[in-house]
Amino acid sequence: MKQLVLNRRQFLKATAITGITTALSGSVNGLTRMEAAEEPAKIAETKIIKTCCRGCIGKCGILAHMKDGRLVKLEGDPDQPMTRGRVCAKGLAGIQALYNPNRNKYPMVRVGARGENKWKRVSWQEAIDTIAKKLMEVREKHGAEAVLCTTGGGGNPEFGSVRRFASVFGTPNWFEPGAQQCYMPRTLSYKMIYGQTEMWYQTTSIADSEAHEIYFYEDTPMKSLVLWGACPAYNSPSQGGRAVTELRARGVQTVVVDPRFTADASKADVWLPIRPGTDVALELCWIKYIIDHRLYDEEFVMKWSNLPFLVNTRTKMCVRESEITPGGDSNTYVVWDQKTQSAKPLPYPWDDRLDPALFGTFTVNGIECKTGFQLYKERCEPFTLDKTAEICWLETDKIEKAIKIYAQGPGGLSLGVATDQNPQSAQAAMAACALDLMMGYVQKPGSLLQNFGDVKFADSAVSPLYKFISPEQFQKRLGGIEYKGANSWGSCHNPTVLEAIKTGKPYPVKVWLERSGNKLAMLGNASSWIEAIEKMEFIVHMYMYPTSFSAYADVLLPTTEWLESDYVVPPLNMLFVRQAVTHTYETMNETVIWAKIAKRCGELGHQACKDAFDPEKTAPEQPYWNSMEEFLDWNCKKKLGMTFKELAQKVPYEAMPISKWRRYYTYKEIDPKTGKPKGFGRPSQKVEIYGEAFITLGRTGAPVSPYPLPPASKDYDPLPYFEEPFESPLADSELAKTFPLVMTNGRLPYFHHGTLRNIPWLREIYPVPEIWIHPKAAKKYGISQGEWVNVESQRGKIKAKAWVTEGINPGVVYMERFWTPETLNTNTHGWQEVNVNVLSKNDAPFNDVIGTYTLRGYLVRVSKADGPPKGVWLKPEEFKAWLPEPSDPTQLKDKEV
Ligand SMILES: Nc1nc2c(c(=O)[nH]1)N[C@H]1C(S)=C(S)[C@@H](COP(=O)(O)OP(=O)(O)OC[C@H]3O[C@@H](n4cnc5c(=O)[nH]c(N)nc54)[C@H](O)[C@@H]3O)O[C@H]1N2
Ligand SMILES: Nc1nc2c(c(=O)[nH]1)N[C@H]1C(S)=C(S)[C@@H](COP(=O)(O)OP(=O)(O)OC[C@H]3O[C@@H](n4cnc5c(=O)[nH]c(N)nc54)[C@H](O)[C@@H]3O)O[C@H]1N2
Ligand code: SF4
Ligand SMILES: [Mo]
Repeated sequence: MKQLVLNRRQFLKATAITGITTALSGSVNGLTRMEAAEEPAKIAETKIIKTCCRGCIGKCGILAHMKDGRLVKLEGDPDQPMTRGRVCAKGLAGIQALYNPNRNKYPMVRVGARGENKWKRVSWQEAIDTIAKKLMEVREKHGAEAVLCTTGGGGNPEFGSVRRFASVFGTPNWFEPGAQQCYMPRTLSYKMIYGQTEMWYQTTSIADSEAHEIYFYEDTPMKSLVLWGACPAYNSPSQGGRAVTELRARGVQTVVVDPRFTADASKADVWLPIRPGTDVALELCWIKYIIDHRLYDEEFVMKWSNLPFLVNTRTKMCVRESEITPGGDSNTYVVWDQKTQSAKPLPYPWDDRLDPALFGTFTVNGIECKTGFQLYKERCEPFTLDKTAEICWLETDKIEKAIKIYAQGPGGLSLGVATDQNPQSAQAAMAACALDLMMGYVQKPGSLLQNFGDVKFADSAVSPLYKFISPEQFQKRLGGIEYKGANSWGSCHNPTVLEAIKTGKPYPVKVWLERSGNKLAMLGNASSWIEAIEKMEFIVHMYMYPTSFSAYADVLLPTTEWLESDYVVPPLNMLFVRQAVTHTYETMNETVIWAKIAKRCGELGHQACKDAFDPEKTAPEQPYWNSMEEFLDWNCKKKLGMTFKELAQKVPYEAMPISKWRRYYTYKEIDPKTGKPKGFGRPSQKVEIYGEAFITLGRTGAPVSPYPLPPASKDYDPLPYFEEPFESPLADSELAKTFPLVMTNGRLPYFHHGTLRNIPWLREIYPVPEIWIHPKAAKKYGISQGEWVNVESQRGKIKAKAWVTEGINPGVVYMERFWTPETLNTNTHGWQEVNVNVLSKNDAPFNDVIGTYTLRGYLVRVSKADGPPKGVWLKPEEFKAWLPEPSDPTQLKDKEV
């Protein structure tokens, strides 16, 4: 029998008839051997490699089918306990990403003018040497801080490698576009309130693979779940989204707080279509209702939180025994004892003789003191149901119904990224954490907030090597003193960097090493970066394929796709591996690229870069590596006593028995050293819902900065507070009249950030961004279903296709980030046509603790457009140009060149 093998042209014809998806899945192997079309076929054996996807921030287990060294099929791995065999469209698109004809294949240097897109292929050695020499030259002239390093965050397990390189090279300036806009507000607030846990932090974010309780849907007693500015159905489809579906099927009631009617909203018991940027008002309303109706867990709050502690209203700090009794202990907190009507120290964990007040204002040694709970109560006072409904554009009875569902727990509030993207970021996370803790939804079966074990294999493997960066250099971090919360991840403040590049103040920034997709599609107010980019002396872009950002680079370095990468992946109590199934062209793992640059700098005389390769000088941390194998083996041997390859053989590997990993009420376990309960990972060993720690943070940088820092310009607030969004539709201003609609964003299930816009299958499903607009607003602005519209803010103008729907508030519009690889070689470089980040805002006001700017909740206007933007592809046939390349080398070459 003759095997049907098509050449590329015949193949394209076939796909037009049968549909790209079916044709491709059956014929990919054929593509590799088109030359042999007339040869009798050998039936190749299929080899299955167990790996893990990294098409987004999930950890889905994958079985990769290989035939003749060519990847022909991907499917889910049923062994992965968080996904149990599920994969999503992005994951399956991995084949088209791997074999994409537009891959960056070799290191290239620019030969034409910037933006002209003229390149010359060079060797890896030459590329690394050019970069290292430029780095050394700039360091000599302007100091190491003149080098900026950036990375992709969401979805990058090797995030730490950029931070590490920056430390070793001596620059305090590195960032990723999420961070202050993603997850950092939550990790910081949860750590400061709930405390250090087995893992470095634990939050309730489903998309970030936390909230582990949801994966035990067969036996969890969970009753209710609040998805607040989170949509796991889109953002964690085969992992957390799937688990939420299982929970719903078992009767768990859900509340969704989201301006758009998402897949999760459509299945919710209550959907609250909140006005973007007003979340803290709604949270304070929930807290008020819970206090007023005594729905909180009184026993837990009294015995295990700092809410009964007395707070000095002048200093805002909790009173210590040493302040009320001479010789008293400075680590023991003070309560108001109702029995004796006096202030009394409360030794940890509890004193049965005392009857502490939860609420009240008292005078202690002539100083006015209130309990933490009293301060919370006062802060929430204005947020009645009616007032909040007015602020948030919601219905009073729906808010009340939602709170009642939440209060019937156990369960919890899963806070997504939405609130990380406006200047109330840290406050929203503080309030969310406070709510779950007030309800006692912590460490009990059925609650989201847990302290399950840490299998100690996250990206912390790439340790920061802080010892190589001096305190003086550290203090130069742009924005690091004002927004001290950012030191929890160690990154600088990108708007402050932008200012420095433009003005040379407080010092010049001259070189930019960037590893991620498309900064021009991810950073707020994209156009504001062009002036800065033009001022840079030297720009390096490392990525899998060219993006808009590449157009402005001087050197392009080709990086590996996830199907060409090795890594350790830790779902729940297990360890899995991501392993290269093939290797194409001269792509290199980004973690190795940074190491090679550091090594070359060492050879050129940079002492710290040289020392970083010396195990004795880096001990006990990991020395720098020459290959991924070296890097992974060091970690695997240290933690597991085996090599990476040995681990790969043992997958699925149980890193910790489930009974040891899934432990409840760990705070009640007795610490053998003290004979007392272990408590929580805060100085008081209780959950610190009254956020005293935020005051210390603003004044000194502790506990997240490795060095003491001068105080911020004003104290951070220990409690969440609400502020009306800066660009407000409620303001009687010219701006609100000219730009009347509130813009927001949220994920699409087909793409991960700026990635995958070059995947034919996915662009066929979703070719161009839609703007969601309510029928009333559409009518007002003369827009019909499917029409192209102009969308404008004070900062720029783009186009989008109208999706007229009742699934959004009449005053709100929604669209997601997008860029168009098909217009890369035009004047727009693909980032100006349909990119919502042309409209977003990256200037003040910033979040006081962390420096977050406004990506969601600013003002825009819409109008009918004269048609689609020039050059943007709309029809499935147009995407054929990106179908997998038939001529790739398919043999596994040396992984590192
Ligand atoms: N307007 C608006 N702007 C936003 C957002 C928004 O909602 N609205 N969201 C913000 C958020 S939350 C984020 S996180 C940022 C994202 O912004 P970026 O992080 O810059 O986004 P990408 O680079 O597109 O995506 C993450 C990168 O991780 C890479 N990656 C995946 N696996 C690996 C790996 O193993 N190693 C390495 N080195 N890289 C890997 C992917 O290829 C991808 O390049 O955008 C932010 N910008
Ligand atoms: N498919 C896909 N999955 C992803 C990613 C991706 O790019 N694509 N990115 C990954 C990353 S880095 C992240 S951070 C996570 C994010 O995952 P999630 O936290 O679930 O984030 P989003 O979908 O961005 O935002 C959640 C919801 O917030 C809504 N929203 C918008 N504005 C507001 C507001 O002001 N208030 C409230 N309450 N809701 C609002 C949006 O409509 C959206 O449905 O997803 C991860 N997973
Ligand atoms: S959710 Fe999809 S893209 Fe993300 S890891 Fe899983 S399969 Fe990959
Ligand atoms: Mo993110």
